[in-house]
Amino acid sequence: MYKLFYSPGSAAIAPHAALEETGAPFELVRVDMQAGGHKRPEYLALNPHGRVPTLVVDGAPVYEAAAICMLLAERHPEAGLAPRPGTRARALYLQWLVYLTNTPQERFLQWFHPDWFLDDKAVEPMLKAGAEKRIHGMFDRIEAHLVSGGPWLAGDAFSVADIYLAMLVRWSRGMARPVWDRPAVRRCADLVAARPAFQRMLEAEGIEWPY
Ligand SMILES: N[C@@H](CCC(=O)N[C@@H](CS)C(=O)NCC(=O)O)C(=O)O
Repeated sequence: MYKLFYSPGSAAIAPHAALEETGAPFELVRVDMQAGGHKRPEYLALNPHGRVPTLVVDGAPVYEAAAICMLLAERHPEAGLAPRPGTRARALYLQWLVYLTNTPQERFLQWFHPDWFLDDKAVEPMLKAGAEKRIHGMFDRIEAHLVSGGPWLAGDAFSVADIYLAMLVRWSRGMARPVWDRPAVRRCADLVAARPAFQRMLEAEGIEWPY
């Protein structure tokens, strides 16, 4: 039995939806981030970085949302969350999942939490604007890839990288121009959002698809 430590709408969205895709039994444990639950000793014992999500697998914690997604894809090959090793689709899946987690996801943190990076409140809007600009550049390139090589990030093969994309798409809902304002990105995210597993995740977290 897996145990997923999550907070609604957080980086746990992708691992949570991936768990739903596997059909494996799991327990959801909500971390109250407002109350600092992610910085309490009992949570830090699982994830010393004090960040959400963490998945307990066979009694041992694993963190980093993308790593959890890849691990679930590996442990449940029958769920079809990753293309077969040795294929071109596999290379694209790895490329885009790693890109999503280390490039736009990090920039979203600057957009959501400029105060983590700056002491001067007056300049926070500048950092947010810069982060938003960078995120749009990234999504322009994702759009170009999906237009020529979609509908999924790995071409014809759905993968957990697409779930990750849908999570980041949702995170842009507070932007003046959300990133789903691109037809191929929107199509991919909509295909993910329509999956029963993703719908179950939304319902369990008490959150909505943003449009
Ligand atoms: N690289 C981590 C980032 C996770 C992350 O940023 N989680 C946020 C919630 S969405 C969090 O825990 N923030 C609290 C903090 O960083 O102190 C991952 O992908 O799992």
